[in-house]
Amino acid sequence: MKSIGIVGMPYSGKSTLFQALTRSGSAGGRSNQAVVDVPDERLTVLGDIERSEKIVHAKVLFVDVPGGLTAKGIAEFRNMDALTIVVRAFGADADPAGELASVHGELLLADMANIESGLEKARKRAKQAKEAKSELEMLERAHAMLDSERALREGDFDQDALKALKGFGPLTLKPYVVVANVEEGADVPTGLEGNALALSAGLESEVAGMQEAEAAELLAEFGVKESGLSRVIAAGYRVLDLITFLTTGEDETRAWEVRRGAKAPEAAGTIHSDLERGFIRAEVVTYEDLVSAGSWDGAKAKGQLRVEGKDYIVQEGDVLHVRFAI
Ligand SMILES: Nc1nc2c(ncn2[C@@H]2O[C@H](COP(=O)(O)OP(=O)(O)OP(=O)(O)O)[C@@H](O)[C@H]2O)c(=O)[nH]1
Ligand SMILES: [Mg+2]
Repeated sequence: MKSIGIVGMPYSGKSTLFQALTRSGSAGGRSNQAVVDVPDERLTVLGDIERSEKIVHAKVLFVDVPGGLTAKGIAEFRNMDALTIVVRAFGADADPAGELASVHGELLLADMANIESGLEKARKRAKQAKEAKSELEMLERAHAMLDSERALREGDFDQDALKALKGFGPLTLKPYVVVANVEEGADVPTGLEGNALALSAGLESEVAGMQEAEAAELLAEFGVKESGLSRVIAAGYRVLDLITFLTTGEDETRAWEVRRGAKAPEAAGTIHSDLERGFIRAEVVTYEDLVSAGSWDGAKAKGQLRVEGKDYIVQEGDVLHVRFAI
């Protein structure tokens, strides 16, 4: 399960967005964490086809810290996989593009403080232990980047350096999604086109408590076709480079997240480590083929079932049956 921290300037609407995404209210002053189901309409369709007893969605953890980028907030956000940056685009004095620049600036400063204290320790250690030298070099590079106001995600660190750097949890290394918190029905504000998704946290939190049909109707009045939750998660999956594959059977139909480019055994490993260790092969059918064939057996009869080995790269929407032995 991936975690997404909600960051932004005070009053940008972070807690309102958190409530809209998670349907849970902000409980005075404490940090809010909530696990939500990743919306996926394919699950109900597949579950019906295979008469599954239950449907299990993939999950995402959202975290909202009151006060935002305080020391406590920064410490929490360091553990997150990705960030959602909320900028206020409602109200007469809104300056969403300027606010986004300010947030990036704050993230750079937070990382600078962190890397500087790491550097100090690494310098001491490097005097005694040679092994500490590569970490010192990495930190010096990171420091130089931050010093010239460049986010660490822009650096081309090699794998080892990246791993060491990740240990510090730098915020500017994390992938992020920008949410412009707009007036109901408004478009992405000037200056953020192509880089942000527009939603009204106020409107979305209002509909979060409604029945699905009622909510869709109210959203449609403002030209909103897809819920904020779906859009934020889809954007999050994009920046995290994740895809979804599916499993289905009598007991359950389930969605799983895996990094794009993962081979079948790695994907199987997200289900259970035994499936990766003992991976033999996977039977694969695309969601579309399975639905049009009407059943797993039907897809097999139509020759749409593929038998794939260890090198198969799992694709978005693949339905997998993993064969394994341990
Ligand atoms: N009109 C309008 N008001 C909003 C919207 N989203 C949030 N607000 C209001 O803006 C104020 C701040 O919203 P919050 O969600 O508490 O903002 P925050 O970013 O969590 O603020 P801090 O935690 O104090 O940093 C509240 O009064 C909200 O009701 C929106 O989409 N439209
Ligand atoms: Mg708040």
